Amino acid sequence: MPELYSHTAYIALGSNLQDPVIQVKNAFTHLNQLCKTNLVKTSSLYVTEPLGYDAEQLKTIPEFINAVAEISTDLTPLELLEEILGIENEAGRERPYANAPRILDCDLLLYDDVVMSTEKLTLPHPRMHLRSFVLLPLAEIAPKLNLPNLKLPDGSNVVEFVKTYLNQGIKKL
Ligand code: PH2
Ligand code: MG
Ligand code: MG
Repeated sequence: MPELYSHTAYIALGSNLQDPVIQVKNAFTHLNQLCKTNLVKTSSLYVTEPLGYDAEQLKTIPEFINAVAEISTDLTPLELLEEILGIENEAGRERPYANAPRILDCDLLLYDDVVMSTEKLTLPHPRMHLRSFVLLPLAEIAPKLNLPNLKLPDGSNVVEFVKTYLNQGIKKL
């Protein structure tokens, strides 16, 4: 999986509906098929407990499959965002309410070391550093990565950071 293009981006994938393992694997394929983009690395797939739901909701929300992909691209951040939302739509994603179970969620985490905040897109992803289901797969494929907007006291990278969150239920498939 060679790097052919000028920019590096990381994308988090998640699914908890309609055969999540297949959905996430298909998303890897679709990322590789985007124009001016190729897939460089993929993490393992992880089985993760739903995060951010109350006790009542947790009775009905299925567990997730999560993973992270590294891509090389010549698309701009906003072009890439449009493309990955297209991949979600192609998979049949519906949005009945916030954090509803989903066939496929594709979140742009990082694009080089771009820091930006607009109505459409915030980089780095504003909640990525709080989520083991993002940090653990990311640390697997990019252990030395630094998050451009997070200055940790000891200069630690994503691998150091993820240790804080290992109590959030997550295991490799
Ligand atoms: N996505 C959310 C909210 N909670 N929990 C897990 N385990 N995995 C997810 O992908 C996830 C979540 C909102 O996008
Ligand atoms: Mg998400
Ligand atoms: Mg999303």
